Amino acid sequence: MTALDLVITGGTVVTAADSYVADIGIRDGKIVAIGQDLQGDDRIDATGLMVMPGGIDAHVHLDQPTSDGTVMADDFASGTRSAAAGGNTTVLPFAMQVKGRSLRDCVQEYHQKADGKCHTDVSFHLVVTDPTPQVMGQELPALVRDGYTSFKVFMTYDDLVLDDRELLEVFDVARREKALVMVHAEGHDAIKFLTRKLEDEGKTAPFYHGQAHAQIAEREATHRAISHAQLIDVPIVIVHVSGREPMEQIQWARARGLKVHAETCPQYIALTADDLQGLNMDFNGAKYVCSPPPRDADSQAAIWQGLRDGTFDIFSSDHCPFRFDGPADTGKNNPRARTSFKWVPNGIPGVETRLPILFSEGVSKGRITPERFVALTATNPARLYGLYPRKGTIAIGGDADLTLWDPNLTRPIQQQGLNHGCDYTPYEGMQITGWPVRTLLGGRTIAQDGVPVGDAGGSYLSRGTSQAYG
Ligand code: DUC
Ligand code: ZN
Ligand code: ZN
Repeated sequence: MTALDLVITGGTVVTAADSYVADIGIRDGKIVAIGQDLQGDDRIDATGLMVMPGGIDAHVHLDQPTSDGTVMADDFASGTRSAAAGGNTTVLPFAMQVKGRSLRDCVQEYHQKADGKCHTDVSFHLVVTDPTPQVMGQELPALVRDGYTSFKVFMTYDDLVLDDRELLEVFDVARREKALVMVHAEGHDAIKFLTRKLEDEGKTAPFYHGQAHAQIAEREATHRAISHAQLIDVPIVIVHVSGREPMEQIQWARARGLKVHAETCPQYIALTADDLQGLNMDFNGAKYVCSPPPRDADSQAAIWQGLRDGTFDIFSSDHCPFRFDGPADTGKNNPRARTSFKWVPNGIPGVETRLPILFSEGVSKGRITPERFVALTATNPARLYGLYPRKGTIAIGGDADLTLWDPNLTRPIQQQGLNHGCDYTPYEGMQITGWPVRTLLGGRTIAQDGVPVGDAGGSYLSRGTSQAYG
């Protein structure tokens, strides 16, 4: 056998199926051997560490234009550097259609923003906001065949919302083309109604964002999306599920054999609605404004149960970074946002902290096993989004995308040590036990001890059909 380029020795290899101590041999960026006493040109001693598949963050927003001109805090360079430092080797950001424009043109623009700038591998989900006959009949089917095999639809936001008829049409195209639809399930009219009522009562602080985006509105939309998917007989993913009530709808669907998948995120286990109060109901609450918003302790407990029992397939960051201070067009703290919560940009940063939070709160505290951690953060995202088995596991023939974890390293999350473009973290001071200490993409180190290493060597990934289609 030709010599190995690199051997990772003595670590505990963790996959979604099992854990065992072994060496991993790498050649030309691929895993080519797993065994004992392997020899190679280079060696990384992983004794005492866990060796896991590199994290796949399947829900990330980078360099996305917004309707009010607010500029995101991360472009593809800073966002993927931050991802690498947090133990990720692949991220899936969105290429969002701007209403009135060709989806294909919008995708091309995202390629221009991303090409040559990425430190991890990347692949785009599409976002369909304007399902014209041209988009539905020509562009979307052609894009799916070109390897853009998933797309997101919104059930709220004035400039993004699709009505029920449009949702059904999009689901129908997805079924025909075997694409996976991701659904942002919040009821638009209920949110608009509650927002106006709260504003009329003078309740405009960021805290009231959480009341306007009521869990009932999320539950209703989740059920509606499930019903539409059942009608069309298409698999869907309900993304960023925040609490017990939408979760129960997903369980209802699963009990009937419907092909409904689900994602949850760090903010729903590590934050609650109280965080939106800031300091005595002040504007600091804006740092926690995201949609759906964090709920209560009961919902947190439900989400943990769902992470354990398989209700949730995947755990993604929903990294959607806006600065707090700084120029008005980059921040949550802008003059208009101070007049009402409804103008605060929706989204919080998290691509670098997703894995440490789940490891610490989940694995270190004994709520989930290391194998379940790998399933939620790498294997299932790869399976759902057409990247398996090249990505998402540790197996011969797969990409040598690996993250080495020190399960005993304890230190807090601090904005100071993060690599994202945001000027705060909602998780400031959170004590974490278990940190990624080295991230390798195709056998090349892209981050070490929380610091990105090397050039922008990530590739764009064309994807296959989701395993949701069997
Ligand atoms: N939906 C997302 O997926 N991310 C941020 C905001 C939102 O509404
Ligand atoms: Zn969303
Ligand atoms: Zn999102």
